[in-house]
Amino acid sequence: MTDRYDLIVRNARAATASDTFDCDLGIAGGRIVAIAQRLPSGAADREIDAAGRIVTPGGVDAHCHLDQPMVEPMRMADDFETGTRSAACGGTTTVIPFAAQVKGRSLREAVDDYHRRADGKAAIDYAFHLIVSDPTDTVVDEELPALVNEGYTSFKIYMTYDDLKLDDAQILTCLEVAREQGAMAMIHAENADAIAFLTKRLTQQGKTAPRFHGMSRPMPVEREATHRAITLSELVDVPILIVHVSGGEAVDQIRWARGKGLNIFAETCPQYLFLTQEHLGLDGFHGAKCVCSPPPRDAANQQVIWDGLADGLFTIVSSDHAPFKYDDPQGKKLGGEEPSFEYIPNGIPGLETRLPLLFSEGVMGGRLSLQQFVALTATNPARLYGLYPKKGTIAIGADADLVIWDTSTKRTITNAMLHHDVDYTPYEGIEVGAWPATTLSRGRVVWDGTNYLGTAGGGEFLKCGRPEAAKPRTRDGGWRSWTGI
Ligand code: DUC
Ligand code: ZN
Ligand code: ZN
Repeated sequence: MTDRYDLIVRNARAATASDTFDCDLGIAGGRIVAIAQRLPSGAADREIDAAGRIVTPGGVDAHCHLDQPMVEPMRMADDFETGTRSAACGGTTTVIPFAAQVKGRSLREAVDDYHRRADGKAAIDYAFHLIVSDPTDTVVDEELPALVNEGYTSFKIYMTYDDLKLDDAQILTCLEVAREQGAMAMIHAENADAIAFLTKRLTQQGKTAPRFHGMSRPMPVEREATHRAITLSELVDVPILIVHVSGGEAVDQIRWARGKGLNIFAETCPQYLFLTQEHLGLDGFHGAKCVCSPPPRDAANQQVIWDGLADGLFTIVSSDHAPFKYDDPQGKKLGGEEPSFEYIPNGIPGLETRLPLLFSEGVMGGRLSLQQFVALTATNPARLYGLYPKKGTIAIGADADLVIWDTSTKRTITNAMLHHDVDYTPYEGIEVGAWPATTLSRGRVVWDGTNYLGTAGGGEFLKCGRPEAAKPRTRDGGWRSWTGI
């Protein structure tokens, strides 16, 4: 045991995904190097007294979008500097945004470009997922396998959005690469043709207000695509993660698949717990602030999502932070002052509010145990994407990414208290009973409960290991076992 520490966090009520225990935490070189009932006085240059406070691993937000290149003139409001600043102030210490391939261009180029966007800007550590939008032979046979080997071990596949979507044949091809390389495929499950059909019929009838966004992608649109994604993964015999699951009928498909013994993981997000379709109908154009896909549903669906968190259906909770300013012709007002819902950029901000919302309503509201909260927001995402145990836990040798929680003060969320570069929060006015009093990123205080203390460039790029759930497998099995080939 080191005798001297850079920092001691004293009297912590530390919570991991499995236990809660009272301890002092000794930190040196950015890592946790001692966990003891009592560390000697004077053994550290600095001490933080966490008496009476719960200390959890820093959050791992494994689904967020920062400075992602958009079709002009659309522009994301947060880059790596403002996005990671906001994350840090909300207790998140690792983010995994997406290096998105542009159709017709290479995946490698997307990764190189995304590094340039992140370099010197991130305040907390970050890894990259890939988005595969154009699975050419070169991408499938060369670029994707090489990138997985280099630490980009997960990629997202879209079943909707014209500039990103893959057809079923392309999805199968990509899933086969995931199987052979031991990568995690994340699937955005919505039926593109059904959305296009419904959008056309709605707009033909003049139904263009933001609330019709929800009606253009009702639950069956997500249910069908979720079932199809599960079937494609079954054919290839590879685990997949269904991202941003919004409600009951998609949950039913995942339960059914699990019942069959299929390896299907599921993610949900705070918008499906705290927002409903009513928010899309807010006065005037303000419903645009809650336009995201899949859309928020209703109270009954919210309950199904809470139940799925409590009973283990969901593996992770991510923000799907996709930041667009409201009063901005490059943001929500892209198509004019009150454009048709089809032109409203999809996505809402949520990096900073993810943990406080879930801690308050989940843990303090009696819906989740503290262990479930830690698992869903830190440990499981770290495991799923090959960052564990460096990230996502409190253990000797783990990075000293920690959140010391203030659960004694009630706060009402306002956009003014947040640190992103977006001009609204969809959670304005919601009261929370928990907020980070301190966030540590590799032992450095990046948030002290009042002030952001991080620095652009303080965060490091993380190469991901192979996801625990997705070990590389040979060419045998998968569709071959169905066809006898
Ligand atoms: N939906 C997505 O698929 N990505 C970003 C934001 C959104 O709403
Ligand atoms: Zn998505
Ligand atoms: Zn997303």
